[in-house]
Amino acid sequence: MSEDMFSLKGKVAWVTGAAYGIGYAIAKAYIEAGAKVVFNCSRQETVDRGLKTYEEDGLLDSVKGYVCDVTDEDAVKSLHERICKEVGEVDILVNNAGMIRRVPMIEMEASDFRRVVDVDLTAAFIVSKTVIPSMMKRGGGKIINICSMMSELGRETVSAYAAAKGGLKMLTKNIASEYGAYNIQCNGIGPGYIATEQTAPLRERQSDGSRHPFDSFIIAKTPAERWGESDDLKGPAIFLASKASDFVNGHILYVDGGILAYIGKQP
Ligand code: NAP
Ligand code: GCO
Repeated sequence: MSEDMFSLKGKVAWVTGAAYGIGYAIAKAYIEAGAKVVFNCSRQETVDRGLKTYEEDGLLDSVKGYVCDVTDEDAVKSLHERICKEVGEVDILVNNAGMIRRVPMIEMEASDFRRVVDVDLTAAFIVSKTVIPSMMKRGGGKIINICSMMSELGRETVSAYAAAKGGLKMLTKNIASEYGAYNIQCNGIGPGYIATEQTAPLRERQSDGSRHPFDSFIIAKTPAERWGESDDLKGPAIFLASKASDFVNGHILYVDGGILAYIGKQP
């Protein structure tokens, strides 16, 4: 093999929301594979927190952080122009930025529902739409949308999130369909239950020191009998960003320890 098909040497990767959690792990993996990374968050303090972590990990020379709300189309367009000037044209886009609101559907305000869909679905449309024309001009690119178990399954209190992540699965397939002819591969990663700040409320120890009921539930639903770690996503993310996946398009790669394959352990 003349070159490492998993190398990202010389590539520019834009990972939205990569200050910590899953996005950070993916961005770190990309830097370790040779890419330059840019990331954005909606708050300066989160960007600053992220840059501090990149510095602590010795990665600051390969990353730039920006403040930009992914739902703001004008801000996304301006940021894209800035990235192209300051770093280079985007070869790899990871639509990772996301949020969740856990509220019983009939108690959820429509404004909250809209906000979750805006961040978790519409933003992927906005950022992808901004980046695709330059990928088309340059002979191709990679887009990776961070989907979810909720792209396939529902559960109480996550109606907005599930609707958004289900839509994100189909947006992934549609981008793959519409732009595959330009050598753009658009795929999804569907993480299982990963131990990040977003799921921290589901893992909080009870007052008696016992596991949160949902924590025990997920352990019983996962053949791997553990929560995922953000680092579990590094390999799949490199695969979908590299030459190794040049004929993989419109696929959602579930990184879930087997949850979707398993009925669950008998109580
Ligand atoms: P997280 O810890 O909540 O981090 C989310 C990141 O997105 C933060 O950096 C946040 O920074 C940024 N963000 C949120 N809204 C934004 C906006 N409007 N504009 C720009 N940046 C924004 O999330 P995570 O657990 O790492 O999850 C990352 C992605 O994986 C999300 O799409 C999530 O839905 C998905 N996912 C997570 C799990 C899991 O179990 N953790 C499983 C499946 C899928 P600011 O708040 O400063 O903007
Ligand atoms: C929840 C969790 C999940 C995870 C993830 C699972 O409340 O059920 O937050 O939605 O975040 O999306 O893949």
